[in-house]
Amino acid sequence: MADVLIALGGNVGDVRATFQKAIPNICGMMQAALLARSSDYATPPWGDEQQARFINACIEIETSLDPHALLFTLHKIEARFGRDRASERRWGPRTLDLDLIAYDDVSIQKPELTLPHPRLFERAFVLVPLAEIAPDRLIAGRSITAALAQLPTAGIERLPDLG
Ligand code: PH2
Ligand code: MG
Ligand code: MG
Repeated sequence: MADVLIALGGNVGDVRATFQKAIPNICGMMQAALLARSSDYATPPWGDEQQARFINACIEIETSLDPHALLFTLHKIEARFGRDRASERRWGPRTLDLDLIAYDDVSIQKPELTLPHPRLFERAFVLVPLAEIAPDRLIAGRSITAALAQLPTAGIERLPDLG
């Protein structure tokens, strides 16, 4: 079994409702156990600032699928929740983005998949929710907490649990 971290994001539609439906979908499609789920966070848009704020969260799952099978499945679930990769711009608005952040300590450099996620350490919107569920986890030799301490977190707001 592999221990896998997945980041969720979106800024189109009712993103928190999308997450609530997508998470059981991910676990079902991946024959995975949900080990942890962070709170949802409202986060300033990164990369392309001319768009609505995002909602972000992270989950930790345990699965026996390999990384490429996981990636394929994540893309299928994104499409199921209205994601249309053909019509979007880089770092632009989207209903649901599911990113593989880490798969055990596996390192992969392929055009379609880089593990750990190549921009993880630039993104407070991923590290803040990750720090909630896996503060001591080492990724590429760095702890999540230490990596987060290097980044500004202004504007990131933890949202109260949905009732
Ligand atoms: N995702 C993007 C681009 N910018 N900004 C925030 N705050 N959160 C995201 O999930 C995000 C983003 C493209 O995937
Ligand atoms: Mg993505
Ligand atoms: Mg992304």
